[in-house]
Amino acid sequence: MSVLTIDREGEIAVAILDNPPVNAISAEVRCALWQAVETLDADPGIRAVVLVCAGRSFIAGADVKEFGLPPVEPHLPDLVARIEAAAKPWTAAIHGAALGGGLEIALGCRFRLIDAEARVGFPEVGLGIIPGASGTVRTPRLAGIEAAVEMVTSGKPVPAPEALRLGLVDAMVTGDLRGAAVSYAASMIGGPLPEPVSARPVETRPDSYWSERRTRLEKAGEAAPLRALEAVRKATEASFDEAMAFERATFLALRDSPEAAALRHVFFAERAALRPAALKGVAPRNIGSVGVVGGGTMGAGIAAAFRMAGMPVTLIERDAGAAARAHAAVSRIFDGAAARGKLTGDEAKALSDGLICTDDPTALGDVDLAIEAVFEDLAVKRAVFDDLARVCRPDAILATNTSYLDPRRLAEGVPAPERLIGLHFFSPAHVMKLLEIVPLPGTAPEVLATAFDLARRLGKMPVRAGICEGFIGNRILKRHRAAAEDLLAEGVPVAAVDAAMRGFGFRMGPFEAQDLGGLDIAFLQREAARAEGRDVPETLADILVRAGRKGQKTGGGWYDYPEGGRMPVASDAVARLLTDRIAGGEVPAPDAIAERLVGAMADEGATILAEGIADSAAEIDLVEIHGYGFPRSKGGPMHWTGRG
Ligand code: T1G
Repeated sequence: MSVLTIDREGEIAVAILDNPPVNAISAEVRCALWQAVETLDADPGIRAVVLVCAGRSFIAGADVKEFGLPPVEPHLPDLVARIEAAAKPWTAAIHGAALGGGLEIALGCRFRLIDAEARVGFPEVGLGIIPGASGTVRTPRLAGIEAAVEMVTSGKPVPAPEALRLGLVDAMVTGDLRGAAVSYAASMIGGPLPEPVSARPVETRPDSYWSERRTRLEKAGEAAPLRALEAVRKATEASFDEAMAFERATFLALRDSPEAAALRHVFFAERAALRPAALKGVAPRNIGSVGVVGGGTMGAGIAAAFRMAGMPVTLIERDAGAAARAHAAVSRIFDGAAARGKLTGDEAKALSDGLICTDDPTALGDVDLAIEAVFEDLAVKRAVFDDLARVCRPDAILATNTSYLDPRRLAEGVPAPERLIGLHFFSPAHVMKLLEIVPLPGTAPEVLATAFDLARRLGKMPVRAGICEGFIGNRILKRHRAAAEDLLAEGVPVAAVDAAMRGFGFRMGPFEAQDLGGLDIAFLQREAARAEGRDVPETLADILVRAGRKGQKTGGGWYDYPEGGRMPVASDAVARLLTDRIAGGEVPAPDAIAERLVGAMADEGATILAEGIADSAAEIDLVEIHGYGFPRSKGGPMHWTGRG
């Protein structure tokens, strides 16, 4: 079946594009649209054309799957120009989203109508590229320079009312979009047509305007937004054709860059992660209410995340005072979001009002899911699980947020093991996107499917992890830190390691990050393992903790923090403490340092994969990107080292 069919409504042709799931522009779509312009131009019975799309969306952009392949004619910029030059005017009827090349096709049409719930945008920078079929050249002509710059450099979509205000579309429709578009097109027949967008004038801006924007974008350190800005500037200073040539050349050069390849890898990895093939056809349960046990940083963050996803939450603390403090802690999260303009005051209040904090565990008697987020200690967590088994419905899903303990030991003897699962959130849980989902041997597939569904509802990135100490992320973190300590032992200064990793794209280096989070957490774990008789060699971090250096909170860790500040200063005390363990060696170049540490992460990733703890290299990359600040534009440790 063809991707394009034509219906006739009197003198109007309705071209219906149907290329599931999101009408991405493949070579076949380009050919079919080109052919339709030709056929309809030649048809004397037709005076106008409406372009509608089947399925959940208008055209979501160029087909990202074709990016690695040689370009095939007709090229998209030529197709957009052909639609614009059609003898019969085309009207785009946009529902869902018109993104990237999809919006460019709409810009080639003479008229654009939009469903009130739809959005339009240029997400290309998120793929390491810029629009490649006139987005940077036509948009400033239609919606002005400011809107064009914002859209192409941020990648953020614009909702329908805003698109109307900016002049990107001619009318907004609620209800029957196709009917409205046909009437609109019919009403324009015989009247004067607006100028094609390419022929419209464009404003200019002084040098200072562009340099100011450039400075702002340079801070983020990514190539594509800067190049997108240059392309818009070109569109305002050169002829339409010159600007088109500049945009195309920039687009093609970026498309073949390692950054774009990495971002494409992440694009597909993220989409695959949300719908694991192993769970195809398994229906999730509906979770209508949630219980959280423990109101510390983790529990409060988890409660906030569920409230923000619209679910009622009951949080259990050990006494009334702790319950009140937990309520205040979660409310502070909402108030903070309101202060930053992310929520209105009323929304923050409603979120806070929908949270019950109590010391009475029987309040969890009817929740669909209960998550324990108490102190990381086997006996403590076991006791909570026993309580949950007693008070919750026998079919309620019981989850542990443990980061290191074996969930099988936590759940031993708990009745109905098919409902037990690990849900490992990352701190702060209402912000961090990663969710490691850890099935136990007896976990039912529908419980696993429910966990993935919950992740989607929470806006999280779910990754299945098998059972081992630290699951995927913390196990790699351990190896990463050990490799970083090895560098110190070879004589590389702490600050040089951190600087190299920042240079690679992490927001923080491994030592700064430990100082921020506290060195004592991992230390206590190692001590617990030693107490169990396991052979855990003394780390350099252990030496610091034993000397009272637990990080920023104690005024010093790997660095000193004079006067309780946050500015790290190289520490003589650390040098003295570690002097016996450090050899004097040559300091490698920053790139070599990063290569070693990322290499260590990937080595551990390969072992994890071989053991079946992770299902794919791409999922390991997602863990690092969404849980540990690995730079997205490098694709994750497995991709970057060519292992995934
Ligand atoms: N190409 C190929 N496949 C795509 C795709 C695309 N552009 N967009 C989505 N898919 C697949 C996706 O992999 C998934 O597949 C399925 O569609 C549903 O996606 C020249 C350079 C439209 C808002 O970046 O933002 O145009 O997993 O789970 O939540 O200037 O998809 O089912 O096998 O995300 O309903 C610019 C990206 C391209 C659009 C729908 N366009 N897509 O969200 O579904 S560059 C984009 C989205 C470009 C021109 C250039 C979303 C969506 P599978 P989904 P959704």
